[in-house]
Amino acid sequence: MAVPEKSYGDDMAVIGDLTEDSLPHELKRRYERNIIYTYLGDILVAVNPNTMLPIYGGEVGIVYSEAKNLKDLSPHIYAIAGKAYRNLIWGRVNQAILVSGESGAGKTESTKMTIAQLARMSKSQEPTKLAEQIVEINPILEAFGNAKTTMNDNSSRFGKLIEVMFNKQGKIIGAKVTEHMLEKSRVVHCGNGERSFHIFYYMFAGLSQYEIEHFYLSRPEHYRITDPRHGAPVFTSQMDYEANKGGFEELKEAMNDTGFPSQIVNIIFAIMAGILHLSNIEFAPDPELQQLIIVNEDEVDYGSRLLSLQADDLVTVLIASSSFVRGERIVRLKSMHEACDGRDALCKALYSRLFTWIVKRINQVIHVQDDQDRYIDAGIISLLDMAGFERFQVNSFEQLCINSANEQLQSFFNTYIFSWELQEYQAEGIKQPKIKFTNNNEILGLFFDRPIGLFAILEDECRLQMSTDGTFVDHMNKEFGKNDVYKRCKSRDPVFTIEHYAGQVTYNAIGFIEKNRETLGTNFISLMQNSHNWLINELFDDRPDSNTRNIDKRNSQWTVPEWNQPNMPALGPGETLSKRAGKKIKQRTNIDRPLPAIPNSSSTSTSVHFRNSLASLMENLKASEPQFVRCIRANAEKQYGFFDVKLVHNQLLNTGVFETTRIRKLGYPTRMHMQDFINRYKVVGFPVTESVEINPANCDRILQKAQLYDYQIGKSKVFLKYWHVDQLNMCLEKFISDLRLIQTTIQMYLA
Ligand code: AOV
Ligand code: MG
Repeated sequence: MAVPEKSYGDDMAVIGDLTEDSLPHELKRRYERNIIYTYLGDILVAVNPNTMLPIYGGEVGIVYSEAKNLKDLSPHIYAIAGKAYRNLIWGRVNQAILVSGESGAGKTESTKMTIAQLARMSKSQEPTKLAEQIVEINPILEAFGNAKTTMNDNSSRFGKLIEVMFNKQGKIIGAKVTEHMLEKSRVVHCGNGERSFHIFYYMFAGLSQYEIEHFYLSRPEHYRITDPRHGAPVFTSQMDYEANKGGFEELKEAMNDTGFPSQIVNIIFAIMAGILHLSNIEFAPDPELQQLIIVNEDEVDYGSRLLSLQADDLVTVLIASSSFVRGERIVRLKSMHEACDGRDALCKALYSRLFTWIVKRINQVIHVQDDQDRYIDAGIISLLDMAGFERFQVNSFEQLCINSANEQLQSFFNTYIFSWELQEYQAEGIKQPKIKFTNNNEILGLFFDRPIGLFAILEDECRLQMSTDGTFVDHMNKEFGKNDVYKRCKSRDPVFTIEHYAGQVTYNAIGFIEKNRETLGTNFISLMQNSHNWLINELFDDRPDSNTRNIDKRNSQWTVPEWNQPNMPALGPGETLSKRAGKKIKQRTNIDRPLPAIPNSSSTSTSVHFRNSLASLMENLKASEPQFVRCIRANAEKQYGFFDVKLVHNQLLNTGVFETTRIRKLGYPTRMHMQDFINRYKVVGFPVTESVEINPANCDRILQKAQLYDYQIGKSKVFLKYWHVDQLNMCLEKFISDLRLIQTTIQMYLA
């Protein structure tokens, strides 16, 4: 392990003759020497090396955490963690670290490294179990929330905001994870060459033979969720198999360290196995009975045992729906299409509700441990890691949501870096640098405007009985015909193209209406509420306090209710799963069996959840001082050592990096109120004992003493270039070390 050496180009913003063409080449030159981090002023650019470089870990972490001035060291993600930490503890301003970039660019890895470094800095105050637990939650989130895509083998299929809380002394006192927009459709469907969520593969690689049989499982190829199409093996090689096995062990260890009792871990795996069986259920029409029958009843049997349901009830809700109209129970048989949709909706709901539940449980363990007073005192560093911009061969509803969320984040970046800065110059009456920038307001309007934005149109279409994916696209073609960022497509399929900040994407709207309607029927919800498994009851209990009943908040201890398993006899002596599966099971099609139907809740569509979730995320970010990390993919092949200049150029261009460099050079990214400025830096320009009046002349004197130029002083604030702060801090450091020297000399003299 070694701290990378400082080198030419560490900060591109100070290089005089930097152009759009030369920046990617400079980054390439650095990348070829394994220097992946570069500053653009106070923004960190991180180029994904696709290999583990020896620039991380405890020793390097300590050097960065103990550095007097972070700018004395080469650029690093640890320096961003350090800067946020120092701004929080010394400046008492909440921080947000915003990591952005395309899929596979390295956002999640950067976030993990930042958290590890924050935990390291916090531990130097006093080691805590909590700091370790916060690092440990990641394998759990990734096992259930990440999957292999064509762009990234470990792609985040949800967005997460991690808020880490510190006390005044800089010790971590708690944390909170908020998950956003899990791509739940991946449970039952994913694109060619992709996989479902890691957890399913981990289980097949990591469960013992006994456990596999206990969950009535067979080979992964047998299940619709894990079956790779075209008969390819589930694990591409022995190494791949071992990696999944390792992932499973790591998950179990992390769950143990985070305080998940083994009984609960077992129930979670049983639910996962239950989902595998449920997703396999197939239907066939029975002309005699004029209703659907189940083709593979063994899957119904296994699924219902694992989920502690009455198998007959499960069959009933799969093939029919019942409701009460004016006190009378109406039963309606489902079509094949409706039955398949219902089955998939149930799998998705179980999975996504369990994911949310796991995150809530994690939060109960890592929440602020002490009383409220300390919470009020606490400062927060938030870390945002969302799914990055995606462009596949076929782009669907999931890509639309992910890419529009990235537009929103890009807009936040633009607003923060460009608009607010210019507004403030004007308000403070200082000379404005000439800055032009492109914003993405038009595209945000296209997505989010009401009543005629894309999501509003989709929600309107979803409310209409007769609408189809085709009518949705027709509706958009009519509304957006003259929009510069929307393009109609000539095709028999319902497709449309959007000109995103990061490039053009053509979306295929097949399935949009279906995906956007929350299709889990009330019969399914009541079925789950009647399960004998308390955890499943809890997942489908939407009362506000429903998820906190089984945990003692004071000591974060779990109380685990008995898992009632009436339907799960162990295998008998000599009995194997295959033998049992071979038994003919009588078809159950008793739709007369009464099921409690709960009243129709006001169902909201996926896009409404999505928009609300995004809005609350942005509100959260606006309340903090942001630190930006821009992750860049060096090549599309996920290879080490190859730097594709064109690909990098596009990413820099599309994310406004060139404009950022310009404004960072011309503008004043640090703005401090005169009072704060004088309080902090007064010793740089005045004798310690002198009381200093708050006025522009005194600010000027301090800055002159620090030998700075090119700053501006407005009506109430001092405007500084980012390197001014470094210089002022250095003067402050020198003052403090001189003071220490004097103290030591006096003590020696007195002794
Ligand atoms: P992402 O978070 O930006 O994509 P990841 O952080 O998952 O991308 O990075 C993708 C892969 O690149 C990782 O699995 C690592 O193999 C490698 N990688 C990234 N950063 C580093 C690094 N600093 N050092 C070594 N390897 C790295 V997505 O979640 O798909 O938007 O949805
Ligand atoms: Mg990620």
